[in-house]
Formats: sequence, C-alpha cells, structure tokens
Amino acid sequence: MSYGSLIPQNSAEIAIIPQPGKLNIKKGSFTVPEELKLCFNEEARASIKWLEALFSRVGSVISIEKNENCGNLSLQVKKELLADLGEEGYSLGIYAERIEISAATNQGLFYGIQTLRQLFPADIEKGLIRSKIKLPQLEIVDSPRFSWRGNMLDISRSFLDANYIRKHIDRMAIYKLNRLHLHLSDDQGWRIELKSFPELALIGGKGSVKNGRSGYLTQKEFRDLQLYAKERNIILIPEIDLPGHTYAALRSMPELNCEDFTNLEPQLATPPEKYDGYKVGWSRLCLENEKTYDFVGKLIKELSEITLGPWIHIGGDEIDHPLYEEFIRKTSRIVAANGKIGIGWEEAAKAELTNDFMIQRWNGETKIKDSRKIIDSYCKYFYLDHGNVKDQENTYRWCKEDGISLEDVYSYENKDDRVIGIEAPVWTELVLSDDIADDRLWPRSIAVAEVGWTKPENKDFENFTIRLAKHTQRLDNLGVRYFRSPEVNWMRSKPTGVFSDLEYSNEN
Ligand code: TNX
Repeated sequence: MSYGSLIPQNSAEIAIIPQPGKLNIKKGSFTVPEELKLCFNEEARASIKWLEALFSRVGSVISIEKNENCGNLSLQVKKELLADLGEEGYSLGIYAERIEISAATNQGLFYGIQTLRQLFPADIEKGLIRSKIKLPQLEIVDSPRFSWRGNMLDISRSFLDANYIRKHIDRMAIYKLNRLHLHLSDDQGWRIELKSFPELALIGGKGSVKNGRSGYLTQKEFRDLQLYAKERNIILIPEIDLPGHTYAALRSMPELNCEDFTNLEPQLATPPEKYDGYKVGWSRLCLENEKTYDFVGKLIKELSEITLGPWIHIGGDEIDHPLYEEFIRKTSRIVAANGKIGIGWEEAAKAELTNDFMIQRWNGETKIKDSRKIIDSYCKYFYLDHGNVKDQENTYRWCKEDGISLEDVYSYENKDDRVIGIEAPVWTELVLSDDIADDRLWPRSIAVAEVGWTKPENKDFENFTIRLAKHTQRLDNLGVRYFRSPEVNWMRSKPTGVFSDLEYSNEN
C-alpha cells in the first residue's frame, strides 16, 4: 500500500528525518536474522563497515561476498544512478528476505544506511539489544534539495572542545547534515594552533567571554576532527574572521596594531589586556599597514595547508572602514592563490571578489549583485543563539524578539536560485557549556536538516513534529540535552546520557 510521500502519522515505527523524497510503505516486514550475508561491489566496499556497525547493535553477524546478486543485504555503487540520485541520493528497499541499498557514491550509501538506522529501535543508540528486530517493508528513493546543509559553531567566544565537536559530528550525520563551519577566532579567543604564529593559540587561546571557556584545537585535533567528519561525509570549514573581530590576534601579536591603537575604536581593551565583553565591531587589523598582508598571507597559507576541504572562510562581518573593500578583494585573491574557495559573510559582497567566492547571508541587508553562490543563514530563521522560545534565559533576541521556534526554522523558503544551501550558526557569547550548546542546537538542527534535505512539496511542519516526537528515546539514548520544545509532543523516555556512537573496525 502506498501513502505517497508523507509518512503516515499513525505509523509506530517509521519516523524518518529528514523526510525522504519518494517513500512507499508496504505490508509485511523483514526479520533481522542472526547471520546475514552482504553482497557488494568493489566501489561500495568503504560502506560495509557502517552496515556491520549497525547490525552488530542487534547482535547480528555479517559475512561478505563481492557479487551483484546474492545474500540478504546488498550494497552497490552504480555510477549510472548519478543522473537520478545525484552525488548524495540513494535508494533503499526492504523486502521480505532482503535489504538493498544503492547509490552513485559511497556518500549516498551512507545516507541510505542512516535512513535504515532510523528504522531500527531507538535502543540501538544505547548499545547492544538482544530482541528480535522486524523492519517494515518499504521502498525509498531519496536525494537532497540542497548540497550545503550545515551548522556553525562559534568556538571563539566560549570554547567547545574536540570531544564535543566529535559528538556533534555524529549527531549531524544521523540527520544527513554535511557541513560544519567552525568560527575559530574573534575578539575574545583564538582557537587554532598555527605553526607560523604560535602566540595566537598560546596567548589568544587563553581568552574567552566572561565566564566562558578557553582553549584551542591543536593541529592534530583539527586534522583528526576533519578525518572523523569526512568519514561521515561532513566537511569542516574553518573561519578566521578578518579584518574585524580580531582582538584576540591583536592582543597576541601587538605588532599587528596601528600606532596608538587607532585600529581599536572604541578602545575597549588594549594589548596585552584580555577582552571578555560582548561588543562587536570595535577591532580591526591595521589596514593602513602593508605588513598586515604579510600576516594574512602566511595565515591563509598555513590554514589552507591544514584544511582538507575546499573552503576557507575569511569572515568579513561587521566592519565599516574605507579600506575594507580593498582588504576583502586582496584576501579573496590570497585564498584563491592557495587553491581554496573563499567564503565571507554577506558584507564581503561589497568588494570585488574572485568568481568562485561564496557569500553567507545573515541579515539580507547587503545587495549581492552577481551570480555567485549563496549560503543562507538569515538570522530570523537560523540564529540558534536566539531563544527556542520567547524570553529563554541567556539567549539573544536582537534579530527576533520572540526567539526562533522550531516552526520558524522550518518555515525557511527561498526562490533565489543562487542559494546552494543553509547553515545555522550558534554564537557563544551566552553559550557557556556543552549542555547549553545542546539546548540551542537541538532539536532545531533537526529542523535545519529537514529544511536542507527535503523538497518543499514534501515539507509539512505538523508531520515533522510527529516524527520528531518519535525520536525522543533516540535523542535521549544519544545523550543529547535537547530543548523540549513545546511544539513537540515529546514521548516519555528516560534520559540516559550514555553516549556511544556506532563503532566499526577498519578491516575491510
Ligand atoms: C552577530 S552575524 C555576529 C556575531 C555575534 C552574533 C550574536 C555575524 C556575522 N556576526 O559576531 O556573535 O551577532 O548573535
């Protein structure tokens, strides 16, 4: 029996988020046996470990065979599916005796496996379960609306460490989010070790906003995080915010300032003092000094060398200065010369940019004249440092007085065909712990995931909240300290707080 695309609200076991493209639920089920045989083609080999990890959670063992058509599990990469499914799409079939996942890439297979994961009981997120598992028979053909589906973590104002970021990557992957932007520097703190300028992390890493956390990512941690993310089809985008929001660097390297600190207006602090306040738009590099470009050149070079992904974010927000456009123009060329694609906050669109440079839109006040790619982070839909509800403690409200509800996030729509996707930032002036970060990110990031993945004709907010309610136990098992948004009828469940992600061995 077919229900079209929306998942029936009375379905006890089916609550897939994001909502898939085509979904056909059938009668009957597939009973997971204790021993399974997996058939794969060579191109799909890298995805085997994820299926093994998943089935090991219900105590099943998988034997593998390189073959097109055998066994009761099938994983196939088929290039010819590219036209229909794109890079990230997949098809998943669950039949009486067999589960088939195929895609044009391993990324597609990964998403097929995440969908399958959501069809397993929530307790697999906690550890091994021993009962007999039945999966519903169905067919899904699914691919994303946008190629850019992300979050931004501001780890500068208050630090979120590598452990938290790793956990965050796991959670993102479950919901098919694929971009993680790290805001690595600002007035309050510098968060990445650079060999060219060790003082940035050693001195700048010690700062934070009032009552916030300090620290920095070592190059090894940054590399390991990128590899961990890549395995889960998430690309990290490092941001060094330039030329404003730079006090942590100016404090660490006083020679970057203009004489008499005329680059600090007003002088809310002077080197070597720390700055732990909340003001924005008062610091900048000394744009009048040519030496500033030596610094920026070396900085971007090293950052490009340690970044695995194709993008480097150069910030560019909240500064008003006659030399601003020249700085952005030059810096966008430095990024390109280092083989990377630049990204800047929307103000950067005022400058003459390289063709591939992308714009991240946050308030829509800057006119973006040309046909360049845009990432939408409109604050009224996506600024997760704003309250989940009106008057939530320790949240900002400058962009939206009543807070940003789950439905606000979900209601984002845009017909501008330059938009390649969306990204929800969490600024951390008021986010001083992991639990608070969880509360701001979840469940709204799940709405972000559905907005980024699901095509408009398949979006339905009420249906979304019903599916989300069915993720209560799953989120609790994952140890996510999500905000229990009043828009959702959360189910009764015991928060376990025990986190253990699916593990796999690298033997294949
Ligand atoms: C604006 S939006 C900022 C951040 C602040 C945030 C607080 C943007 C590009 N910059 O520096 O942390 O507001 O909500």
